[in-house]
Amino acid sequence: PSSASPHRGAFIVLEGVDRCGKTTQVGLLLKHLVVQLGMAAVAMRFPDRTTLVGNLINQYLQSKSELDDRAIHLLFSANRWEVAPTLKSNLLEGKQHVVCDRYAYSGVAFSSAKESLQNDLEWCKSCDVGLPAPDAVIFLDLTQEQAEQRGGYGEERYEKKELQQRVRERFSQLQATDTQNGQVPWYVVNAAQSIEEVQKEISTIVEQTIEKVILEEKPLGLLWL
Ligand code: Z5A
Repeated sequence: PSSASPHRGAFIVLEGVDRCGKTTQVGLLLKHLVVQLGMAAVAMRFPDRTTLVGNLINQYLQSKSELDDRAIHLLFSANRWEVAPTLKSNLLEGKQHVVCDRYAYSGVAFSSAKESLQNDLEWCKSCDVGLPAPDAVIFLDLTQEQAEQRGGYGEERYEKKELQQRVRERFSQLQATDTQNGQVPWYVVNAAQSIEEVQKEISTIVEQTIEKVILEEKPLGLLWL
C-alpha cells in the first residue's frame, strides 16, 4: 500500500451467510492491518447489540420478543443509522480504516428472504439509502452444505436451512444490482478454503482497496444513491 497519508479511512464490509467465517476473518484482518502493516483501523459489526436498539434486536433474535417483519427490519436499519455518525467520524476525522462484520446487505437479504417481504426488496433497501457506502464488499461464499458441515445451526431465530438458502439468493441479487450500478465493488471469496487461504485473499483485496482510496482520493460514497 501507498505510504502517502490517507485523506480518510477505507470502509470494508464483510458479508456472507451464517457460519461463513466473517467474525474470524474480521479479527484476522484487523490484526493484519494494525500489527503487520502499522495502519490505523477499527472493527465494527452489525447488529451492534450494545445499543438500546441493539438490545431490542438481540431479544428478537433470541426469540424473547415478537415483532412485525417490517418493524424488526426498521430496527436493524435504525441500528446502522444510530452508529453511522461514529462510523463516519472513524473514517473521516480519525482517518481509520473500518472493517465491518455485516451491513445493510444483510439487512436486505434477511428481511426480503421472509415470505411477507419477498416482493418488497426495494422497500427493504430504501431504509438504508444514504448510509456511508462501503469501498468494497467482500462476500465470503459458502454453500448450504459446507455451512452445515461447520456444526448444526444454533439457537437463533434465522438459523434455519430454508431461510438461509433464500438469503444466499438475495445476496446474489444485491451483488448483481451493485455491479450493474458500478458504485460498490463486490469481491467473492471462496470461504470453504482454509482460514489462512481466505485471510490471504481478503488481505490482498483490502490492501488494493486502501491504495485506491488513497491514490484516487476517493470521496466517501452514499449507499444506493
Ligand atoms: N441480520 C439481519 O437480519 N438484519 C441485519 O440488518 C443484520 C443482521 C445486520 C445475527 O447476526 C443475525 O442477524 C444474522 C443475520 C441477521 N442471522 N443469521 N443467521 P450476527 O452477525 O450477530 O451473528 P451470525 O451472523 O450468526 O454470526 P455467524 O454468521 O454465525 O458467524 P460468522 O461470523 O460468519 O462465522 P465465524 O463465527 O467466524 O465462524 C463460524 C464457525 O466456523 C466457527 O466455529 C469457526 O471457527 C469456523 N470457521 C471459520 N472459518 C473457517 C474455515 N475457513 N474453515 C473451517 N471452519 C471455519
